[in-house]
Formats: sequence, structure tokens, C-alpha cells
Amino acid sequence: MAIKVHGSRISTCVGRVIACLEEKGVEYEVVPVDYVTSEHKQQPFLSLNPFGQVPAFEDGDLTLFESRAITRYVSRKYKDIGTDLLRLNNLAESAIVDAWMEAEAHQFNGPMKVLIYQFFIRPFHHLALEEQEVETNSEKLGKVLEIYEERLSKYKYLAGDYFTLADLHHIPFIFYLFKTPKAYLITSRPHVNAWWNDISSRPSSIKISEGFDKENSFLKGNQ
Ligand code: GS8
Repeated sequence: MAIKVHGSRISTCVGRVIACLEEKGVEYEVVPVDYVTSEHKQQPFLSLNPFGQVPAFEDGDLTLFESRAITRYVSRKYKDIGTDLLRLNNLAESAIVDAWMEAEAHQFNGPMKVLIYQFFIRPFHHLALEEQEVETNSEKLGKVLEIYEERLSKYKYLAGDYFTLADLHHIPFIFYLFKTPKAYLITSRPHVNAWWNDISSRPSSIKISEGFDKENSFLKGNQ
């Protein structure tokens, strides 16, 4: 039975899971969730993700939620096929992948999430941009990206000279950031920008970016 990813392809968290499955070359099916009827806030969806959010994931009898837990599971299960995303054969290398995955989740994700909310979700609900929130979180994100700039001046990718889940986890949000006036946070930093050009041109990234652009009412609201 093929793996099932429940959620919309326009969702960044769903994109994270799809990019990982594409890197592994594993077959999967995307099961659309109807946001209009709040399908994700009701049963049977809640039995897949009790928090009523996408993605939810099924692999046979296993059900999972939380995009980063799903990508780790997929990377471990298919350790020996496709891109080596966790460097599990080397304890030190895998620990460094973990550290940069944590940095994404605990340093990068916070301010990034606020910017996405401000530039896409608020306009979609006809709410005005909160300038102060945008400025505070752009500054926070800039500080995180300064650390990335230093790291990427020494290594091609965040965990070393190889592409891993630590890089992949950033991809969906940066695609959205590029559709805002804050793209310069990436483009003004030469090493971060070169890293982005590299990781965003991978076939797995191109695949998810097509999903973000198709039938995306959040983007329409913002253009
Ligand atoms: C976040 C899930 C989430 O925010 C993860 O899976 O990584 N930490 C979790 N999902 C959003 C869509 S992300 O584009 C979602 O489901 N939003 C709708 C809602 O909360 O009702």
C-alpha cells in the first residue's frame, strides 16, 4: 500500500514531507484535505492528527503527524535509497545534521512563520499588515541568517558539504519568502543566496514549488 500524505500541496509543512519522499524516490499519494469545510478539524482526520493540522501521514498501519518527524521516519526507513538525508552511517555527521535541523525548527521557523502569516494569511482574511511585527521578525530572521551566512562560507550545505534534511526543512518557507518584499533577506547574503540557488533547483524542490503555485488562493490574495 502506497504511503499517503494528507493535506494540500500549497501547505509548507506538506511540501516538506513531499520533498523528502521525492529525494528518496518513494511512491506516495497526496490525499487532499478540504479546508473550506474544515475537514481537518473533524473526524476521521483528527484520528490521524489530533491537532487538526496538515500534514497527516499513513504508511500501512503507522500514522504520523508533525512534518519533521515524518521526514525523519522516511529518511530512516529508506536509509539506503535515494539521497542520504541523515548521514546515519557516521555518528558525528548525523549529530551535526540534528543540530542544524533543530536550528531550523527553533531559530529560523519562528520569525519565518510570523512573516508568512503577515504576508499571506492576513491578506487572505482581509486583515492589514502589522508593520511592527514584520519589522521585528525580519530583524530576528536576519540575525539567524547571519549565522547561516558564516556557516555557509565554510561549507556548501548547513550540515557539511552534503545536502541533508537540515537544508530540506528550510525549502518550503523560503519559496514563500521569495513572493514577499523580504526576499532580500536571502539575496543580500552571498553564501545564503548561493545555497538557496542550489537547494531550490533540486528536482524535489521544483516539484513542491509547482504545488505551491497551483490553485493557491493565499498567493492570489497577496498579488
Ligand atoms: C505544523 C503543522 C501546521 O502548522 C508540522 O507538521 O510541522 N509543526 C507542524 N500546519 C498548518 C499548515 S502548514 O502550511 C495547518 O494545518 N494549518 C491549518 C490550521 O491550523 O487550521
